Amino acid sequence: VRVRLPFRERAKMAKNPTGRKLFEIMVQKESNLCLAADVATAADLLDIADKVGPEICMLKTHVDIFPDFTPEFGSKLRSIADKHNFLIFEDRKFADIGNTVTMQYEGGIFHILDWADIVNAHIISGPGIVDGLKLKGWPRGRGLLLLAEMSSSGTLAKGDYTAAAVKIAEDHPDFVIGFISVNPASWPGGPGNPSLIHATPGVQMVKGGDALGQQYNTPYSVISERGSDVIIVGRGIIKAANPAEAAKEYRLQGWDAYLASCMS
Ligand code: S5P
Repeated sequence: VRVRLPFRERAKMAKNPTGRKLFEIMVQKESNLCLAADVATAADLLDIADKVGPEICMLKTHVDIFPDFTPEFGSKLRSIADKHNFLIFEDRKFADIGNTVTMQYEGGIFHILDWADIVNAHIISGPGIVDGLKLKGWPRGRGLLLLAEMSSSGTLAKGDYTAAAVKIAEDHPDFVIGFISVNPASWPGGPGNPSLIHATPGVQMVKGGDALGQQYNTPYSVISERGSDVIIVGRGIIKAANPAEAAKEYRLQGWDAYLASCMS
């Protein structure tokens, strides 16, 4: 079990308003649960967001999977997020050069910049991707998570690649709010700078995987042993008979694991 600074202390250290807000929401709602709302339609997403909203600090979308996306989607989701006090994270995984991602972030059909508090990016193209996203996102107070590791088997994001993500984050403390990570406790510097947030996908109540390379760890393992801050749970909640009940159970397990690893 690792010892960590409480979220309420880390909120004061955050250099980005959205990063600070995420810490604050976690404290207010006693939730370090992010729902990965990979449901079939935009209508289903708005429905589950309203039902599960009280349990979560953040809701993660893949907006490009919806056949029924409309320009009103963003404002509808925003009003549910405001009602239940959670942040919206569009899991866009930007990966291109800086100039291209500025257009992908702001434009197209989805206008992600208008409604997502947080987006994420691969660092495969180098630090220019952060400069590009920051150009659009920083003036709006948005935050960025860098993919430092991935949960899938055979991932190439490890070792020096992970270390490079840490370096890029340190160079942009006003915009990068943290990482998608899997086992930050195992990094050379551990989870590192406490102003940055670690969010971890590949979480279910029992260890295991799916048929396409996803690998699951339990909330306790992810938070207490692997040193992450936020559990990202998809099918463990959305495929449950009662998603709101399942979300509550994940919230309690994630929060207990956080409390167990906290300095009081
Ligand atoms: O390394 C990663 C990064 C992400 S953001 N592994 C992941 O699984 N994800 C996302 O987390 C993935 O795109 C999906 O939306 C979610 C995991 O869903 P689950 O159903 O396996 O819990």
